[in-house]
Amino acid sequence: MDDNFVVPEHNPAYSDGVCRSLFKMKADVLKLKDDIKRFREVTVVSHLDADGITSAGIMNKTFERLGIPVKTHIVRQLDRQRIKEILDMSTENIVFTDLGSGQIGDMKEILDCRTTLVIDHHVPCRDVHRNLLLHLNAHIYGVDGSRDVSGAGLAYFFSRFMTGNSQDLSSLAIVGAVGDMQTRDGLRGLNKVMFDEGAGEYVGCVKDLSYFGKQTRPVYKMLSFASDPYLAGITGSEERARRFVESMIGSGDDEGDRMRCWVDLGIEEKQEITTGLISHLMSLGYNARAVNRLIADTYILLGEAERTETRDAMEFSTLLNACGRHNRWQTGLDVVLGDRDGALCDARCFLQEHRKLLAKGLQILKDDGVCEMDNIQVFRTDEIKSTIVGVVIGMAIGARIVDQRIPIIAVSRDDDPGYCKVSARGTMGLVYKGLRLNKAMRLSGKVGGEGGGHDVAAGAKVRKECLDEFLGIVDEEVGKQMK
Ligand SMILES: [Mn+2]
Repeated sequence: MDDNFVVPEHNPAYSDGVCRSLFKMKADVLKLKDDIKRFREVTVVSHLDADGITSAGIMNKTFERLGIPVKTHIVRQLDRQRIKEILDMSTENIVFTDLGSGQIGDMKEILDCRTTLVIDHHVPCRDVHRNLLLHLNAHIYGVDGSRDVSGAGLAYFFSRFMTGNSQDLSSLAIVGAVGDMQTRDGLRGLNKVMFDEGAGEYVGCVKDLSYFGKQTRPVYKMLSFASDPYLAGITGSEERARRFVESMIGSGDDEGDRMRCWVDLGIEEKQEITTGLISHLMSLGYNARAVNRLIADTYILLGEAERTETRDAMEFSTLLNACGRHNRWQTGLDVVLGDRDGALCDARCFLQEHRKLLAKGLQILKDDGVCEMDNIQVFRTDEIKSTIVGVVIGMAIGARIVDQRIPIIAVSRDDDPGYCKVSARGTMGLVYKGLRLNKAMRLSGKVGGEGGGHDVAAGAKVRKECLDEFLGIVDEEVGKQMK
């Protein structure tokens, strides 16, 4: 057999569970390999976030390597209208990535007339259909899809099994995992396997400052945006951040020196600043856990140029999310597929635009304030778009603009008239105390809505007239979780 991906049922480097899951996945994909190779054309449908866009990129490359033409379509969610659109535009074969597992039943119209693969890590429904050729879902194979593999990771393994190589795509898969916040406490499960496969050649892991912008922001700017851990006296003030940096490594004597990014610093300069930050946090009375969050495993794409967004997995995923939020997924996909000129330039513009919108959103939040309930604080707004309000409240709680001791819930307008969008954000500190916002948002089902997400960041959609009842349910649930 022409594949070099040997997954033994036992590999001492990984748990038996991980080996068994991969072994089974591989067997299931290989059984279909010849059928899939005979596809004349394929439509990839994926999700509009960093994990979804990298998943689509991995599938594009995979089918290209198999000599099969690909069309791509990226959607925010798979609702009725989207399903109709997909049916109209799609080819005989469709691959869904990073979505679809929960909607097999809703997709009946598509499945009735298209041969379909679903590759997803969200909680699946168990529906089957004769045209559902492959349902490669993490949970079905006994893998924790919220933590141990993302859509991009599953797309990566599919690619490995189908092409026999494709290890180069592990770097993109890591960008997807970072985008879905699966890497913050180190890599586990299939995420670890896929990292190991590309480690040293395509992707690297460095223990480094956990802050955003090490490749592209001047050091003082990076620190002035620090949110987790929050740097009291530094976060929020470029002037104080600059003075702090100067007190650690001296003032640069020209403008060029001031513009140096973290990656431009020498190892000793980095150590000076890191030590300074640790003392700063300790002097503020932070506990060891908070101080530890200053340093994290960070992921580097070794094939990318330094000082660019695509070099750092966190910056890369943020860039893709910015494209997604402007509904300019094609630009994001072009960057994923290797365009480092026009598309990267455009993506940077979206990121800048995105930052401006966030700054404006934060100002609105500061002006309007929040309403406190017993265990949550609620921010109602019609001015901020529902696509970015989650990020705004996430920044607000991280930067202590609002109370950090209880999660924040935002209510904004949904595209669907009659509905509102509910976004929820906490902090890692609250998650350690038991907060599970995804569970709280899923309770929207009790009032006929739908919701889910991650423990620290989740969302829901409910009918307007059910909103107050739902907020009451969330307030009570969060109270129980953090008792
Ligand atoms: Mn995902």
